[in-house]
Parts: sequence; structure tokens; C-alpha cells
Amino acid sequence: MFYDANAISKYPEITARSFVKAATDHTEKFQIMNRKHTISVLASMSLILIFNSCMERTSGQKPNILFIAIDDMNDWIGVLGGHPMARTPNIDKLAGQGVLFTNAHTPAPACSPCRNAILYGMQPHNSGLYPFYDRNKLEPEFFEKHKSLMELFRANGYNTYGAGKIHHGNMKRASIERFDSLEFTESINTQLLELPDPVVDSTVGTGSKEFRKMCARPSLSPLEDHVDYNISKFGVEVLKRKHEKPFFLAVGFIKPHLPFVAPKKYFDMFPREEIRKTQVRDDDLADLPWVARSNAKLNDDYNYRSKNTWEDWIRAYLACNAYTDENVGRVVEALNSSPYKDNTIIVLWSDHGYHFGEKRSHRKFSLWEESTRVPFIILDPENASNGKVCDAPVSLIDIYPTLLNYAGIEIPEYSDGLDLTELLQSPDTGRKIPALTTWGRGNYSLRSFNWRYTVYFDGSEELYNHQNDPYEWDNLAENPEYHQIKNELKKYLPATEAPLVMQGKTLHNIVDADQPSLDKFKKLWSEMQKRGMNLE
Ligand SMILES: [Ca+2]
Ligand SMILES: [Ca+2]
Repeated sequence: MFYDANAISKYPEITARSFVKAATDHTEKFQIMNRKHTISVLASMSLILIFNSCMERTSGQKPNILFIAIDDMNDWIGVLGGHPMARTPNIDKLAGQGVLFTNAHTPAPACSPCRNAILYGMQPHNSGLYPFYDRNKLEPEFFEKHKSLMELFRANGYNTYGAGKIHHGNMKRASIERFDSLEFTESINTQLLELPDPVVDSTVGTGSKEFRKMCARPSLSPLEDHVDYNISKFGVEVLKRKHEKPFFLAVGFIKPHLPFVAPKKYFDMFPREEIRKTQVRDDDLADLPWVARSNAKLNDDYNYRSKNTWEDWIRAYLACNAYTDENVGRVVEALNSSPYKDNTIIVLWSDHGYHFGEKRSHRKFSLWEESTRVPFIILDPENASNGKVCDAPVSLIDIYPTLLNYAGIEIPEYSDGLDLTELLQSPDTGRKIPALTTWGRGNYSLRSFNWRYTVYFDGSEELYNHQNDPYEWDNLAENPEYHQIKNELKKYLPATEAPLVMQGKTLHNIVDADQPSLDKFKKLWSEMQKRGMNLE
């Protein structure tokens, strides 16, 4: 069934009302969120005409959505310049055709909390979902109150298609089937379980000699055996069909997440001897409070340096990014060759970033730029500002209200994101509200145009000036000269915190208000100092 113009005309009204309602409700609970929503309400009211033009698309139909999720891809893509060797021509091309957000951040630097935040539209300090969860074990009330993007699109006239990692979750068949049936008209996720593990070349790279988590080696298996290739093929196949209803197609690529295994040809693009290490300062942790230091991965850092495998991990990650880029390109190309090209909004995001030795850290799990900054692109073919970049701070939590607004679906009251419609239309007008990242209850980081301000549960702080310190080397938090800057940013910290949700909690690898002991880390620190790490 197609949507006629008369049906669509009612949606701006609903959208404006939902904004006001959200703002009203939040007044009672959260000063800061209220402030943010109030700004949104004012912005949305002054932009009713823009909303109208956004909703009333040339075709007179609701837009389709191509939702591309990537797991653990940091800013090592060509257009973000995170690593000089990054090879991501397809993502770069997409960025040039849509709006690239160069200052986009994750709501939480780990797979489970960030995807819960992004897909249910709630910040961890409002949902209580700070660490890792098994969705099977969350209280049923959570799912009665909160609806994921896919559920909302499906309930509002869309066919929803899913492949790969959209949510974080266990890969057991029953769990996959349960959640897929809730969210997707059609999914291939259980079929992906049947693929064999790739056979890796144990003579190249580092880590496990088999396909296990800590493996960074080329795969010798045929392309058809690889999960992400099959995810992209499903996307292509769906885009080749004739669609009677608008669609929401979610493809969730699992690379470059560990294991860093990709077909051999992608490793061959990055000769080992040419790999450039990341820029680090060995004593970078010296000026940090202990909670911040505890986010470093001292064991990994010690091993990679002493075994001379740092470059191997970097090489394998670059290979996985290049492989992911081709999978993204395959799906985007299929869309561009389809009749849906002019009425499909593409949103591409990675769930969080990744460290390669910066601040002695490897992986994510920190509130530093390497963990929080992500590739984020929105291409609306009807946006006159396509091709521009937006340097304003934005959060991936903003995807939720933005996509619902595009489809004229009422935005739930609990939604914490700020609609990006205005920024998409005028990417250079800016937005002054910083992006918030949460890592455990009580640990919050704000990223504005020029600053990163982080406060931990024990009151300790970090402050960086990104204008002259892009690597966050000099912590200015104790310098009285910057008290005013800190005070301005503090206004955007959460005013209240939801208690930690205990049901379904599976991994709590954070030092935070609920798990405050630093004893273990301090012991490790002193052991590593004895081993000659020269941390301070
Ligand atoms: Ca991830
Ligand atoms: Ca430092």
C-alpha cells in the first residue's frame, strides 16, 4: 500500500505535539533534558515549514530507510582521517553524497549499552542500562514501555528487513528468533549461524591461530563463507525486489569487531612493513585521575609492545575496515541501481570507536575521543545540503527521533535524542549542545565543538582543548584558567541518574559508582611499572 499526500499531511502536527509533550514530561524529571527538549521544541516550531517540506517528499510516499550499522569502526575512514592508510572509498563516496557528521559520538563506548541507547532512543542515565545485558533476561515491562526503531517502523506500515548485528545479543537461535520476530518482517540472522568459521592463515598476523576472538589473521575461506558478505548479499537481494510497502532495511556488519579476520586480499592491501603506528605519548596517563587510568588496557599494551605485534593488530584492523567498506559499497550500489534510490534515506553509523595504543588503551571502553568518535553519515536524496559536512557535536542517540520524524511516526516520550532535521538542512549553522557519552553510572563525558569535559563518579575530571590538542594529551581540568569552561559544560551533565538495572546484566567491566574499587587496577599499575612500562 502506498501512502497518499493527505495521509502524510497530518504528521507534522503529531511531531510538534510529541515534542511539546516530551518537553513537559521531562520537566518533572530532568532539568537538563528539559532544557534540551525545550530548545528542540522552539527549534521545531520555527521550522514547521522545513518539517513539512521534509515530510512531503517529492514522491508523495513515505521514505524507505537503509540502516547500515557497523561494529567497532573508529575514525579510520578516509574522510575522517583517523589513520593515513585507511582505505574506505565506498564510505568516503557516500559521505560526499550525503551529510557527513565529523563530530559524532556514541552514547556509550561498548556494544551493548550503546546499541540499547541508539535503538531504544534512551541515554543510559535514563534507562539504567549502563553495562552489558542479555536482552532475554530484561524485565518484560521494559519491552512494553520501550520500542526499538524497527518495532516502531514495523508497527507503522513498514516492512522491516534485518541481517547481522543490529542489537548486541547472544547468538543463540532461540534468542535471535524471539527478537527477530518482534522487529523484522524478514530476517536472515538464524541462517548466518549456519556458516562455517573461516579458516585462517596461521603464518600471517598475530593472536590465536584459529578463528577465535583474539585473532588477527587473513582468512583463506571463500568469500561466500563470510558472515558480512552474506549480510551484504541479503541487502542487495532485498533491494532488487518489488516493494509494495515502504521498507526499513537494517544491515549490521560485524567487522571490524574482533576477531580481526577478513579475506586475504584485504590484508594484501596493507603490507606489514608499511604499517604506521598510532601517535601516542608513553606518559599520557600520568596527568589523569585513577578512574580514567583504569580504562587503559595495560596488559594488552605491554604485550603488543614487547612482542612487537602492535603493527599486526593495526594491519588486521585496516584490512577489516577495507573489507567492511566493500560490503557497505555492495549494498549502496544495489540501492543506487534500484527504483528506490530517490526515496530512500541512508544512515550509516558505527556503534563506537576503538583504541590502538592511545592512552595505553586497546579496544573501546573509555571516555576518550578514540572510543567515542564514530563515522556517521545521513544521505537523504532530497536534502539540498548534501555534500556538506557538519562539524557540530551530535550523538548517535539522535538517530532515533530523526528517523521517526522522517517517517512521520510519533516520537515516544522517553526519547532523549535531538532531531537532526535542522542540522541536515543547514549543516554549518551549528548546534551548541555537546554530545554526551556515558561509561558506567556516574562517568560522563561531554564533547562540544572545541572541548571534551569528563567527570567521573568520584568527582575527578578531565578537560581537553581540541583546538590545539586533538590527541587529548594535556589534561587541563586542574588548571584554574579553565574553570569557566568547565562550568559552562557542567550544565549539560545529567541532573539525575537511573539506578543500575540488574536484570539481565552479564558483564560489568567498568569502574563506576556501582563498582567503585580501584584496588585491582592500582595493583596492576604497580606491577606494570615494575616490569618497566614507564607509565609516569
Ligand atoms: Ca561494538
Ligand atoms: Ca596526558
